[in-house]
Parts: sequence; C-alpha cells; structure tokens
Amino acid sequence: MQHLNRLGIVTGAISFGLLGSALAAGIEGAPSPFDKGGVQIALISYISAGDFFQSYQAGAQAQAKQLGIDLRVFPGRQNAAEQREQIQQAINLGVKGIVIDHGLPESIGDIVQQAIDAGIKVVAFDVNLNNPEIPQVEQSDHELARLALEQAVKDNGSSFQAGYAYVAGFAPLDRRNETWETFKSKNPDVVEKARFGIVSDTTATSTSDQAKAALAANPKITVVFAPYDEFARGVKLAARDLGIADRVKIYSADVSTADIQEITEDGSPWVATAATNPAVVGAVSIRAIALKVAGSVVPRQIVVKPALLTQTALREAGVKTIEDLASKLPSFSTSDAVTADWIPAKLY
Ligand code: SR1
Repeated sequence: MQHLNRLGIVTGAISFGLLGSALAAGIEGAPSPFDKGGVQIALISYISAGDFFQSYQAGAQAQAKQLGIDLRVFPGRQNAAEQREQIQQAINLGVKGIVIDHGLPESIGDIVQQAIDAGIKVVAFDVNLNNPEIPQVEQSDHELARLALEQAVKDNGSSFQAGYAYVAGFAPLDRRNETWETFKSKNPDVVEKARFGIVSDTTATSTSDQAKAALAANPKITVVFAPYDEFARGVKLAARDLGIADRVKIYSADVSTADIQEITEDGSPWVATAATNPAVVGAVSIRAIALKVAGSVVPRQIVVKPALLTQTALREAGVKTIEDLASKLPSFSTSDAVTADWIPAKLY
C-alpha cells in the first residue's frame, strides 16, 4: 500500500507525444510480429466519457506508439450493441489482437469467442469474460475499496449513516461492492440509508440529481461511499447545491487532474480517493496484448495496485496534477506488470 505523504521518488516527466515515434518500422530484437512494426491492435471501449477512460486511452496510445503498434481505437458510447458491432469490425479488419475495455459480458461473450476462434488474441480490462484464454487486467478493486473505507472509519469512526453510489453489472463496481458489503457486516453501526447511481454519458450530473434527492431525504447521512470518480463528482455537486458540503464527506475511487482540483479546493467534501493512474492501466493493457500476440505466456490476472490519496496529503504535498503524482508515487509513473526486455515501459 502506498500513501502519497510517505513517498518522495522523483522521475522525469516526458509528454506522451514524444514517445516512440521512430518505432513504427519495428523494434530490433523484438519477437515477431513486433520486429516489423505496424501490428494492428484494436482497443474497444464500452465507456469513453469521463477522465478515467480518456486517460486510460491516452496511456494505451502512448504504449502502442512505443511498440510500433497500429492501434485502432473504437470509442464506446455506453452501447452494448455498438460494442458488439465494433468487435465484429475488428475481426473483419484482421487485427492481431483486441483489448476489450469494460462492457457487459452477456452482450459480447459469443462475439469475443468468434474473435478467438479466428486466431485473434484478446485481453480484457474490467470485464469478466470468464474465458481462460483471456487475461484480465484490473486495479485490485477489493483493495481499492478497502483503502477508501478504512480512511472513512479513520475520519468518522465506525458508527455513521451512509449514502452509497453503485450500479450493478460493471466488474470493478461489483468487486468494490463486495468489499462494501463485507465492510457493513463487520461494522454494524454503519447504516446504508440510500443507494443511487447511474452510468451513462452524463454519469456525474445524472448521479447528482439522485444524490440530491437521497441526501435531502436523509439529513443524517454524513459519509458517502462513491467508488467511481464520476459518482463522486455528482455527490459533491449535490452536497454543494444543498448547502451541506460541510457535513458530508465523500470517499471515492479514481483520480484525474480535474479530480485533484475538486478534492483540494477550499471546503470540498471529497476527502479521499483510492486510485491508480489510468494511463498506466492503459499501457499495461497494451503490453499484455502485445505479449499475447508475440506468443508469450501472460498471467490470467494482471493487477495494477491502487494508492490512497487523501485531501490532506494532496494539499500538503502541493499536488495539482496527475503528473505531480507520477513524480511522487512510483506506481503513478509506471507499473512492472507484464513487461519484457523488448518492451519500453516508461510513460513519463
Ligand atoms: C462504470 S465502471 C467505472 C470504473 O471503471 C474503472 O475501473 C474505473 O476505476 C471506474 O471507477
């Protein structure tokens, strides 16, 4: 577990755009087909709105560039039928590998199997396709939720009324929910008074409307567990609109530069988040698919570990951006997951 205020390792920052431009022709000494370059890989997302997914995609693109990969990005629109259609398009294109970023397993399981049957390698990020041939990238969601909830107890004790933002069916949210359920059973004086949440192209504002109603109807709620940054933004907006930002504390998942600004601003009720650098997760996903395509053994489960970021620690450390975090926390600058000596693995 890493805490921002315990670490001080500094690495040089490089803009993503400067990386790997000379590698489109292939990497000397790399296994086939990466020795030639131009390997077509598809990144097919279910959600593209929001900071997390934009940063994930930027990290994936930066790593792809370093590997000379021709990355075809299919932006999700929270539309299961469209994601299915995009997987079909990738199969028709003859890509060598596909990264599936989120999605609903019941809508895509069979088409993903068709891709595998066509000899295409597949890696999944945060969608359980229940197939031993598909490595699963994830952020250690149980630990992530535990870090945020332990901070909630540290700040508020183990007796409080809570609001909870959750939508079932998304693998990371379902895993975080398992930790929430365990947490409640171990802390019987934590009472969940309201549950709400929407995942859509307007997650934050739609969740805000629901949070507003829930907080107004339950004035004794003092803690909200909102383990997705778009949920946390929505709850913060609701607390501000209701004029109760001084008596509600929000504990979340994820971080972005915009989130850091929202967390650290004066009077913010958003007091802690447990997070990875989504760009690093995107890079890890591309390395995993590259290794699969190269015929290397890839672990079934690939984990990028989260760190706890408290409002206090961010303010004290003067952190204003994700790049600041990457310069202070090793796990925000790179990951040692799925590397090989022929793969450049540093984003910053
Ligand atoms: C709707 S699922 C949202 C989550 O996916 C990623 O795992 C991010 O951490 C985000 O919280």
